[in-house]
Amino acid sequence: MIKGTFFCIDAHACGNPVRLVTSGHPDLKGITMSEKRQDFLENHDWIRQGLMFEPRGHDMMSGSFLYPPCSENADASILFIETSGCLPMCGHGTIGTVTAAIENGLITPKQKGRLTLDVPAGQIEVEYTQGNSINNNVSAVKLYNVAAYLAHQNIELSIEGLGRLIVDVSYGGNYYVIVEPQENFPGIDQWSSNEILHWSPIVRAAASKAVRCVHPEDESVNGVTHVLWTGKPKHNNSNGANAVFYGEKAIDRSPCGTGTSARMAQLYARGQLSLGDTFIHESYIGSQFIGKIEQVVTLNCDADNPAGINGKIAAIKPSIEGWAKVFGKNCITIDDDDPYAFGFAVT
Ligand code: PYC
Repeated sequence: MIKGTFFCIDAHACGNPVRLVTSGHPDLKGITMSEKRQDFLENHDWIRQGLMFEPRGHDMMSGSFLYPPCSENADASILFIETSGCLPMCGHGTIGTVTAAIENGLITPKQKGRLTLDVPAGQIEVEYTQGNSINNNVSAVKLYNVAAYLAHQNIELSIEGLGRLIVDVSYGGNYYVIVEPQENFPGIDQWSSNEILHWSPIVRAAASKAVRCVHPEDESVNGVTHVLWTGKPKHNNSNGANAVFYGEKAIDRSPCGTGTSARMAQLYARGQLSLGDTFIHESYIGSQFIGKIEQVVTLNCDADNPAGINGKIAAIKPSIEGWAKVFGKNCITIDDDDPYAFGFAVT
C-alpha cells in the first residue's frame, strides 16, 4: 500500500543536491522550527529515510520542506532533511530551497528579493537576485546566517593509525571539528576522497568524546556532527578550501554554508579575519561560496543555560552567497510493499 506520495523539485547548490519536497508534508507539533524538527524526528522520520537514502536518494542526498512562518515577521520556515537526520541549519540547503521555491512561486515574499526564514537553529535573512533578459531564474542567493562561534580550541586527539591531531571545534549552525594541515594530515589537496571518507567518522567520534558541544540557547542543537578538513585551494581567488564530511559517507560537493560560517568564526577568534572581511571558500570539487563577516555579536548565556557556559560568547554573524540550479521535478512514492521503502545505506 502507498504510504506517501511526494512531489519534489530537484536542484543542486554549487554541486550538492537539494530535494525540495513540495507535497506530503506531515503536520508538525510545536511553535518553533526547533520544536517541529523534534516532532518530525520522533514521529515522521520514515519520510526522510525513504526520500534521502537509496534507492530514492543516495549518500549525499539532502533536501527540505517548506512550512508556514513560525514568527510574525517571517515569510516561511524550512525543515532540513538529509541522510544524517534533520540539520538545525543548512547553507547549501537554504540556497537550493530558496532558488527552487522562488522560481516556482512557492513563497510570496513580503518584499521582492528578500526573505526572512525561520529554521530550527533560529531566524535567517536571505537576499536573492532573480531575472535577466533571458529568463526569470534565481542567479544568486545570499543568506545571513545565525551567530557562529569557536567552541573549543587546540584539542588534542589521538587517532589510531594516523597519530596525533590538533583540532578546533566551531559552530556555524552545526558543530564542526576543523582539521588543518599538520604533521599527520597533509591537507585535502594531498588526500583522496577515500582517505577523507575513512578518517572522518573516526575523527568525529574522537572529538565527540573529547569535548561537549551544546548550544547555549537550544539544547536540542548539540553534538559534533561534521568534520571540516582544510587544504590548498584550486583557484587563485579562493581564500580557503575545505572538504566537509557529513552523515556516514558524504563529502559535501558545495563549500558548505554552515561549515564556511564555522570556519570564519574560528579564523575571526584567532585574529585571522576581521569584521567586514570576505572569505571565498572552495569545495572539494572547486565550487565557491562567498562568505563575509557581517557583524560581531555576543551570545549572552543565561545562568542556567544547557551548555553550562558561564559568561558571554564572542560570535560573528556571517553571510554566505552562492547559487543553485533546478534540474528536475519528481513524484516519488513510498510503498509499504517495497522492502526498501525506508531506504538503505551500503557501508
Ligand atoms: O551547506 O550548511 C551546509 C551543509 C551542511 C551539510 C551539507 N551542507
